[in-house]
Amino acid sequence: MLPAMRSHMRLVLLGAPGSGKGTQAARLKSDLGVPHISTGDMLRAAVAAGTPTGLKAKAVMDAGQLVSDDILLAMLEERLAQPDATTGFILDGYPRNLAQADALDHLLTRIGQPLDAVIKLEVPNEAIIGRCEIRFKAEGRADDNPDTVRKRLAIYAEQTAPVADFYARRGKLQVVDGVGELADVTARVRRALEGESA
Ligand code: B4P
Repeated sequence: MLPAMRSHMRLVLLGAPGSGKGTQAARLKSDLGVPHISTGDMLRAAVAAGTPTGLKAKAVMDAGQLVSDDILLAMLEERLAQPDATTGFILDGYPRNLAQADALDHLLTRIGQPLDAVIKLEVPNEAIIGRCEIRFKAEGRADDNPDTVRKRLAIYAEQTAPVADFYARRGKLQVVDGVGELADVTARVRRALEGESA
């Protein structure tokens, strides 16, 4: 575990769909000693389990759209109340628009867990489309087909990109190059968290 980034770290990973948020969070969680909370994974689990939330979310996700803010906030609030999340977390996939960023701010203030850092992974759209196409062929995720990925990228540009400015204005944002070997990207994120140039 790296001394400057160990337990109690409260981190948001931002980035376009397929930019590697989930991949990097899975690699960082043991270093940080905190859980990886992915709203995409939580929604996919709800879909697989056929819960009322999953039934509502499935068509929206398959079309590459964003699931409603109310559903996401309720799900996240419940997850952050679990014992493993009370001393830190890596949040992946949330917030995805300014309303969610604002809701997160209020929630974290209320539960006394303000964010320490926000890392944005930057990857060009062409690379993202290529990555998602590989995953589509391997895993068959409906929202990874190239047409749906293009829609998701448009929604990202319109709704999620402004979230980076929201955190930049609060002095929390660090931008990291997300292109390259997985280990190289992880090393850049670690350097950013330790306050060095990424
Ligand atoms: P997510 O599960 O968040 O899907 P994602 O954006 O594709 O994931 P990520 O960026 O983590 O990509 P990954 O590391 O897997 O969301 C899915 C859907 O859920 C959304 O479209 C929406 O409908 C819904 N949803 C989730 N959160 C929501 C919210 N807050 N509000 C509303 N709706 C919400 O990487 C992608 C691929 O690239 C992988 O195959 C990986 O192996 C590969 N890869 C990663 N890093 C690489 C690298 N350095 N080089 C080459 N390949 C790499």
